[in-house]
Amino acid sequence: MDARYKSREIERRSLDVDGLKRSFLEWLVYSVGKDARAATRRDWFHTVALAVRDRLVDRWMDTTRTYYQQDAKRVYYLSLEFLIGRLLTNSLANLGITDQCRQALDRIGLNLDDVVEAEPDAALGNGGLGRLAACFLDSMASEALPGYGYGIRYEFGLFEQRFEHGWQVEYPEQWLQFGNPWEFPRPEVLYPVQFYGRVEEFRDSVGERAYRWVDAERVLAMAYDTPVVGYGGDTINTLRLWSARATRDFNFGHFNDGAYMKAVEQKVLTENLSRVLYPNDATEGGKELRLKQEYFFTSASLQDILRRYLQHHSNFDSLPDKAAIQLNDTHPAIGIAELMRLLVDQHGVVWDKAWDITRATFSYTNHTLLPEALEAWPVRMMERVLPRHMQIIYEINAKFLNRSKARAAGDNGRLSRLSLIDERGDRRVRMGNLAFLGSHKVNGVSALHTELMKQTVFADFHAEFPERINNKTNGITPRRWLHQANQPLAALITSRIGNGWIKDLSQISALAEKADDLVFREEFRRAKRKNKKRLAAYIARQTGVDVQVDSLFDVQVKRMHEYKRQLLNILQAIALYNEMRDNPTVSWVPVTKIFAGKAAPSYHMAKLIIKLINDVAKVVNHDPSVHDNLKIVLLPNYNVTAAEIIMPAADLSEQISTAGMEASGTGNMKLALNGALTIGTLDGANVEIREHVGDDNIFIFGLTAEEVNDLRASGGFNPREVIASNPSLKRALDMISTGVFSPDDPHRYHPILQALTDGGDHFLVTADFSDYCQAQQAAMDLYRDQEEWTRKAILNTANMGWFSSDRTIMEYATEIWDVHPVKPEHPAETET
Ligand code: 8GP
Repeated sequence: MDARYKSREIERRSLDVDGLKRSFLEWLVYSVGKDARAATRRDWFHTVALAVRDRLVDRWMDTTRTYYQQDAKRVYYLSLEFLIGRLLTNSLANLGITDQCRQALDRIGLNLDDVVEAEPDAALGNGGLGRLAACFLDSMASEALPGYGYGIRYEFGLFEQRFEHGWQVEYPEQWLQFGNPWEFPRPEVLYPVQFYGRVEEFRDSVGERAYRWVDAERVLAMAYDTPVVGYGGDTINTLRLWSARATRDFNFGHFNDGAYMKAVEQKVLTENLSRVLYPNDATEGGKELRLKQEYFFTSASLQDILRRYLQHHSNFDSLPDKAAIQLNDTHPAIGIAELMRLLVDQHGVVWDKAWDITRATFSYTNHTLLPEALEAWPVRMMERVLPRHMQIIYEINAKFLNRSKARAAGDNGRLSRLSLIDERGDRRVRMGNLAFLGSHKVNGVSALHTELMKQTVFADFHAEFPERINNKTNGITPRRWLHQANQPLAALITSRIGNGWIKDLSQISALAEKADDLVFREEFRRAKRKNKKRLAAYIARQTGVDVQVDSLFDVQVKRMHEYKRQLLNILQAIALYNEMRDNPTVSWVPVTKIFAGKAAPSYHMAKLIIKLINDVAKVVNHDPSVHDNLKIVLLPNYNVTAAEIIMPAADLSEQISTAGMEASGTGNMKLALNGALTIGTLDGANVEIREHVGDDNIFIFGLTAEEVNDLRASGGFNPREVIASNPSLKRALDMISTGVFSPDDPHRYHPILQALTDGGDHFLVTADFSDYCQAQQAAMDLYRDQEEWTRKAILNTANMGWFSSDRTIMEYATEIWDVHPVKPEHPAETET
């Protein structure tokens, strides 16, 4: 072997500072094509990423080979969204080479933190559902579970949000513009996916009726693989994302006509399929392109899963023993009809057997009860786009309703609710019902949410299949959300209890006894202060607002949605502003209200609330009479990278959704783990967070889910009366309605005021206002006592161990998937 090649071979594996440094310098020249004098920060990022990637490829292949050799049962996590964020820090930390890399760069005269900043934030998701999928990838790899993620390689991730005159404006997010060093294109892994056309009936070789899908349009799905590094770097799993490619025989007719340009145009149109992520969070778009995206990635993934399975098996009997397919919400639920089609039409499996296999293989997670988020595709669209699937869905439905008829005993309402087809108005396919019926397990994402699933959307299905619904309370990965994002606190924790918590977060409970240790408290506060300083600098850069580091950082970061009630928060801010102005001699606890979050581009009310927050901020931040005791900031372009700066710096965590509406929440977990105290309703996982951190260490307020339900059902709720009886609420609303915050357009906020009054205040902002203000007061009072506050903050961190996504994923593995850890086998290092 050529000596130079040999030396690169060795370099490629070396994890020490010198080896890293040498391979950085080599990569820069030979792969990025720059010399050190001309290299930009981005060049260095690509260099470092490629060199780090080198160091995981061997173990990645070992992992994949071991799964193959052992024919291990794999789990396939099908998700339309993976909100990954940056990968460099994550890969370094999980490989355990952060310090070496920092030193190697140091020797070249570079700072790792600057290099990290050049990486774009991979935002292939909207919010909670997408981020959960990313945390699960980390946990599966860290728990040595044979897990694959399958999704779409969107060319444009979630839009970039900017504020122009206080309004949200969306810009395309071009994360792939400069290439993506983490992905491996697999031009040979290519599957055809069809749309449109028609179904032909024929007799098969034994004279049975059979069907084939003909005259369809064909697109190709091409794979891009990204390695997913588990903690410790031993298991390295795969995230496989599909990109649309036009077939080569595409529109041959156009070439014959000489219409070359037209054929190329058509190619561009076809490839639009994987161009952009739909920017809706918890609302359903209902557009044909979205249905096609869902089918596109699901079909390609299933073909890939069957191909892998068939390497070891000659029939499908043991598919459920070798593959567990998890549907992340209903977005991939068409997969149930697709697997039936592949088994029955393509592989000749008889229907009933195919159905048993399908149900035993799939399971489904529900992430929201909001009616507007439950996918229901018009039958007419489905018939046109996926004609064979529509037939299969009819068939599944007919067999199911026939069976249920006896049990329904003339209760037609029940049958029509169980049906996969909503017959009211224009007929629609209920994807939730399809996902439920085609799965052996269905889960909610917090205890409360799971109970509500049983009582509401899936009540009839629950009666029919009482064993099927189960709960899997969400979790977050402690690697990204504490170890990497909050280095000051992570180092402090490790100094006291060792670093076992990174892999086993339950160990963090050992901190509880340190809550009474004055020295530890001081150090805990110092870590928090460091994080707050970093956030303050970020706020100044992003918004130009100077905030006091020692003020109470009151944080609400999440998608903008009426049910999440950013409006309640800003109304309380206005009330506090008024109190401060009325009582200038009181010594106020300085408060910084920090908001961040994107609104769906078509969600007018959410965008109006953004504008309101910005308008209020402008007035308050410039009012000298509050003596800087209140600042309000709305940070633009909230994403994973911003969250990594914000979470560690929060004192107070706002989790104030209308009870019964937030399925779980995961930001609530990130904030509490980082030592913020929660102010929240008894909604989603807040209920369980309270159980773990203890009643005394959380500020709970507001109506319960049951009370919300009763109040809405009674019809007796009158927001106008509530407003009239609460002078501070009334005054805040009057200020909004008279244009105090919008002198240029006094009527700007009419729709908001209307929703809170004549609109009936669906989200019960007015109903919870007074209780919320009291809880806020209690938080401010407590903050004066820094010792007591710190004690409670430590107890929050110490008691959040259960909310690790490792715990969640192991529950899925044992209770739903029956998938077990597999230790990768590493062949003895070959002599080089
Ligand atoms: C979210 C829920 O709103 C949140 O409470 C939960 O923590 C998270 O899922 C993870 O389970 N739901 C969604 O993000 C969601 O439904 N998004 C789909 C429309 C894209």
